[in-house]
Amino acid sequence: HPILVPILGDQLTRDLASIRGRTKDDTVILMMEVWDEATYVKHHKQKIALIFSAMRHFAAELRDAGWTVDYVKLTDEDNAGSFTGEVARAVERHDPRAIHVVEAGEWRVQQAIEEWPDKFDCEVEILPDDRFIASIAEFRDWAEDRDHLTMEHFYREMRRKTGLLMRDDGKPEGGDWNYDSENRKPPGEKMDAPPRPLFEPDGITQECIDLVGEQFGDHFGSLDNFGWPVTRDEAEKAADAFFAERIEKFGPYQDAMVCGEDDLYHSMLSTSINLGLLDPLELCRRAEQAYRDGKAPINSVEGFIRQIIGWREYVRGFYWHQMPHLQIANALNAQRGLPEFYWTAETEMACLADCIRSTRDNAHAHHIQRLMVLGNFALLAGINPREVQDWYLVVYADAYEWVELPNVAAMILYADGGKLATKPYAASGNYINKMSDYCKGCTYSPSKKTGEGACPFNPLYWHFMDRHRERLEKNHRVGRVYSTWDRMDDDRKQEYLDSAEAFLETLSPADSSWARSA
Ligand code: FAD
Ligand code: DLZ
Ligand code: SF4
Repeated sequence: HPILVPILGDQLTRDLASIRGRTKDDTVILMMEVWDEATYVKHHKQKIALIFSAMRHFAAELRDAGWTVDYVKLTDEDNAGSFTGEVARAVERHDPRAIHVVEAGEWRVQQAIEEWPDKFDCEVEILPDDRFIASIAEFRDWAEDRDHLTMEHFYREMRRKTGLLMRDDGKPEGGDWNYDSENRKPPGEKMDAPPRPLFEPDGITQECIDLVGEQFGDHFGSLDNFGWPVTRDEAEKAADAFFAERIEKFGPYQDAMVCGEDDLYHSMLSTSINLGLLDPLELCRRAEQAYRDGKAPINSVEGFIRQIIGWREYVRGFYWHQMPHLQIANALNAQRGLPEFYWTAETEMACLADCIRSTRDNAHAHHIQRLMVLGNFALLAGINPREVQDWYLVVYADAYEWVELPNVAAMILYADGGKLATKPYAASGNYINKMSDYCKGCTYSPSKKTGEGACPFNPLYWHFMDRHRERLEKNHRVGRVYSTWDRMDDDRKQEYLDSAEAFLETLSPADSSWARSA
């Protein structure tokens, strides 16, 4: 009677808590490609190919190291289609004395796992996922009794806990905790960021690409540019390239956007971190070393570390703290359908068209594109959070609900009513014009405020502010905006509102079958 160790698709780590300390001769590792996971939303084709390929490579790596791996492929004849169904079949096959599983990243899957003790006639042990720096319980303790879950406060605790960028006297390295104000350089004339390494699909990856083409041909996105790391070795190479070539300028240009330049100085490591191919803490230690070796400035290194031990850890804690109601939160009562162009990239708005093109071709867009272009539009236009959530979960190769949902519902849409963000990230065309070169190639003009040819973000911004006045004017970080609005005469205000209404009228809602099967 062995121990059965199910490993989920985003748990591809050799020293996962459920493998660590186990002996090879009395352990059966179970990995499952299941229809439910591949279709609970209609994920981007590259995302499914990436996960299946990484799973198959990981299974091979474990077998090479002497582990017994029971691997169920999607097209296996008797595939039950769900994690629980497949564990039930494996229990029949192996008659284990116990099941050891690491808690799932996502609520939906964790709910299913928590039913296993009643379903199966053996002991079931659910272990914490200790690949995160803060446990779910630790975040809960931190969050309890706080009115505001300010990321910065949590981040400082994580700095102290890990000792990253800390001096011996307990003060932050460089004197400041946060160099955010030095992460906002607009793009220069010539950026020439070195391209990230792309990994040529091997036989296993090609099989997965073919499988996805056959089984999920109607899903969003292109498979043509597939170049994601699918093994730990490849992911390490991708990290090496980032630390050798891009981290230096990562900080200053973190918020810059350049048309057609999809990666800039970003690490492009989120898919590997989320799958378990790279250890986030180890990456932070490498970044810190780059600073200590004088190879990267503090604003780059602190910025990178903040994204990982700050934001990434924070959103994961926030997710478990706020679920399940975060999924249905809609504090701003946004009801408009997602516009069709989110799936087709067919819009005259050059910024949105480029971000959606990158999303379709690479299953990726960088943070400020997700936040200030795609997210800002959804916020201002009042798109219903459920449709926006589905879209983000579908389209990005790094998307898992625990990280997607807080970013979408709370960060971009303010649907949680301001628990995560102190104010909505609303901006007019001016912001995008400052931080990108998009407007140069756009039909619209960012300096034109209303009427024909005006950048739609401009009237949409005021339409948003006006319709949410009651809630937002109480917020001292937003309140000043209303003094500007109140100084405008009524005709001017009406022009803004009419312009926004006229634009919103032109949006055609998307066919929902892009996101979920009927
Ligand atoms: P870099 O810019 O190099 O940043 C380094 C790392 O920091 C990332 O790899 C990631 O692990 C972490 N990170 C940075 N920002 C965040 C953040 N806001 N939340 C959590 N981790 C962060 N990231 C995901 O991994 N999956 C998602 O589904 C996801 N959805 C997002 C949705 C929206 C609306 C927004 C605004 C952001 C989202 N992010 C998501 C965060 C961020 O956009 C991506 O992590 C990043 O673009 C990945 O590219 P990179 O590895 O080059 O990141
Ligand atoms: C996203 C995904 C997909 C598309 N397919 C699978 C799969 O077939 N098998 C699997 O183990 N995991 C898959 N995943 C990732 C899971 O959805 C992810 O591990 C859980 O959501 C984490 O809770
Ligand atoms: Fe985007 Fe407006 Fe600039 Fe066009 S003018 S690229 S719509 S911000």
